[in-house]
Amino acid sequence: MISPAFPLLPAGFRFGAATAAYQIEGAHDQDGRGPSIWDTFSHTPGRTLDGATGDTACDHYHRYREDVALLRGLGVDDYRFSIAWTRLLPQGTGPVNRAGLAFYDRLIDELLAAGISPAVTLYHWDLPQALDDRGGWRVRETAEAFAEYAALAAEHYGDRVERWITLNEPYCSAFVGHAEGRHAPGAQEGRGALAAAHHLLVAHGLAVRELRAAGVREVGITLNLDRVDAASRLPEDLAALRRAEVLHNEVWTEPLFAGRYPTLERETWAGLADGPWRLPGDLELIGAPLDFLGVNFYRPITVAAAPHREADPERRTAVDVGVVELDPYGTRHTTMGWPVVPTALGELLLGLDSRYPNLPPVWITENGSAEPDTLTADGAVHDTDRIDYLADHLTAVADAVAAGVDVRGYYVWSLLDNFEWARGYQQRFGLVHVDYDTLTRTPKDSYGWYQGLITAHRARTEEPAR
Ligand code: IFM
Repeated sequence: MISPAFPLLPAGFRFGAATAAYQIEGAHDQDGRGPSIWDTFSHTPGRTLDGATGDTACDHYHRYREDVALLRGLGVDDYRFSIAWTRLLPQGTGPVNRAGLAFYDRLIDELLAAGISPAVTLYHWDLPQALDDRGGWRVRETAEAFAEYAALAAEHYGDRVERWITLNEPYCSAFVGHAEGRHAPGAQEGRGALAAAHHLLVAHGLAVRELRAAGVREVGITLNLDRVDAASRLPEDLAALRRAEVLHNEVWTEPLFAGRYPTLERETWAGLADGPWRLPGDLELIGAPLDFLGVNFYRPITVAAAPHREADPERRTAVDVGVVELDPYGTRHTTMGWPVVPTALGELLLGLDSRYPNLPPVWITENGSAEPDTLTADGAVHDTDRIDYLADHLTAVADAVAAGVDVRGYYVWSLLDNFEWARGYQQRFGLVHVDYDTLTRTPKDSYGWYQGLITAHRARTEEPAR
């Protein structure tokens, strides 16, 4: 096997790996953890592939030491993980669960002892069920509860955690969870999902205020931004492209980085632009300066005006804005069915950089591929397609940096194979293979490649010791 060349990134660039609580922890009912919407959703028949749940997942809750040892072996600078809100506050607000707080103390201390900097995501989709019962993201009280949780986490871990991410991919929470219904809480409220989107942004703003008050070092948010192409140059497809950009990107980036709601809102949401959930002062709250923007990137999308084709339920957009997604990419696709187009990541970064003069430094907080991995007779996983995917996307990042975009770090999704939400356990994204019967961890070839990349980067960029 010939390994691809290591992309050249600047001195100080940081490498990491990422996971999320519900996808790896298991121990769903241990030590006082309360139920989240993903417990409810995954236990509802028909919601996830094969009825998969996160009850056990990778059992990281009990095996975190082994997983930190894997991170140490990899040589990463940072580890991005999420805190399960219901381990700290089982009901979402109110009484604190000391045993839950203690778990992340153990994890953070283990990471620091291994020389790895923790990057914490506060919300990776696992809303306390008790809050959803009271309206969830549809109501502003949930944003206020999130601020209480953020303050607790910052007060307790702020001395040891360098990088804080308020929300992961609010697009999915709002639109996949409240319009498509493919994710928890499984609601199909169409444009009603806009209330959820707005309350997520308010939650972010309130949490930033708490994190700043606690004096933590770096605060940001992670968005899954899309590089959107139009299927043709026809005016109707170009108009569809703009609506898709509002839906996928600008609903977040405009309030966060330009202090306004998207200018094409009325065309996109047809009358719901001024939702009653928006209060005076919200834009100032949401747009408070950040230390970084986390970008999660996997693939580009292409859209056409909906009348072009019968809307295919498999490809429908999250909110019906008269747009249909097509797949004209004549490239390799991962097992998620996603086209592999690394240059799209560079284009996305350059586009963001030129659109927002106030854009903070960027971190690629997730990038990776699901592949049909198999453990071979030699006890290894020869995942050459994943290595190529990572190398090509890192090259796109390096090119964007060379073109002047301030990208500071890159985290592979994911450290471990894990629970891929509604798609259960069949999609494997890990650098480390997990046998779900025995929970045995086996580093794949991509783990060795990434380790080599990090070692080579340090050798090339660090001053020799005198
Ligand atoms: O597994 C997810 C993760 O939780 C959020 N970003 C995308 C990943 C792959 O689908």
